[in-house]
Amino acid sequence: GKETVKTMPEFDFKGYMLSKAAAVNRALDLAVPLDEPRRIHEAMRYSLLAGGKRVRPILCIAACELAGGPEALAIPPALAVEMIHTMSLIHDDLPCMDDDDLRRGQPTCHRAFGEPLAVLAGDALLSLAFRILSDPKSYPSDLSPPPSRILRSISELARYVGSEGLVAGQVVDIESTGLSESVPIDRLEYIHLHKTAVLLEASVVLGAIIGGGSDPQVERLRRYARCIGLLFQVVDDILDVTKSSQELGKTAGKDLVSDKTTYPKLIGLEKSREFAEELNHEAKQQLEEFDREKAAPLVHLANYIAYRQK
Ligand code: GRG
Repeated sequence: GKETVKTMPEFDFKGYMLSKAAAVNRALDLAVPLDEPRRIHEAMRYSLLAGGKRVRPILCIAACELAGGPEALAIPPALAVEMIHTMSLIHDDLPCMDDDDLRRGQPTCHRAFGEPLAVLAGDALLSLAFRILSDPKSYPSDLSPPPSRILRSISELARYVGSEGLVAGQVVDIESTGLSESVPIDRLEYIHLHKTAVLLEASVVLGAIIGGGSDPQVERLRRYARCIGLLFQVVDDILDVTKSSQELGKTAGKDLVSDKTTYPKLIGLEKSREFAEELNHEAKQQLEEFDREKAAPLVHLANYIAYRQK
């Protein structure tokens, strides 16, 4: 029934997030030593260790544990998805893309290291992600996953990142920017699903596969992740307008409202909030087949994405 997966106050979500993020940060630090040539490894570390929320690796670990695997088994795929996330941000910030000067409050990679190093740091992180995921030595020696699970993870991740996945989202986004007419809602959804949802989906799916989930479990978690991926972006859009209008109230400045297409602009704020509620509900429905206690982290992660304030 509806009330089976509601919030469970006894679960210490904040403690969970902090301890998982700490484990991820330790592993990221070890994964990119300051070898020669020093400058490229500095650039990779600069962006990778700049203090992201680590939502993707935490989703990966939570899905692995829900599928029955230990945290240590999920560390290689968790590192892989965070490296790909970071490389996509480095490339997204480049002058030929969004041309941003700041990321997470710090100078962007190309601002700090120059454009050539930033391009190469992204390339190297993409490559390192697959190296770590595919190398049996990345996994604890006593519980190395069967090669079939590793192979399947590599193939899933490659599909999620390439020209049917992350790259597709970026391309369609670029093609939709600066048009005089507004972007239709199905195209907006396509962009969000590919730019944001695919990597959240990959994180959950890889965790479930490496953790030894059955095919139906993997597919249920894939649907969960698709819902929270879109939810992430719908909430982002809502925060975008609510923040802008707060600013507007203060300054009465017109140009603070961004000209990008958002859900509130296309369907209104109320309908956007309803849509977010539906997505959150649908995400949690996918978890009802699992053990309630073991599913708690993913239930809370959906709420975290739905009710975050920034
Ligand atoms: C994959 C070869 C290859 C190229 C990348 C540039 C590009 C193609 C894609 C851009 C993807 C992009 C920038 C998507 C936006 C993703 C997003 C929702 C970022 C914000 O994520 P948070 O809030 O960030 O998790 P933190 O800073 O916490 O990690």
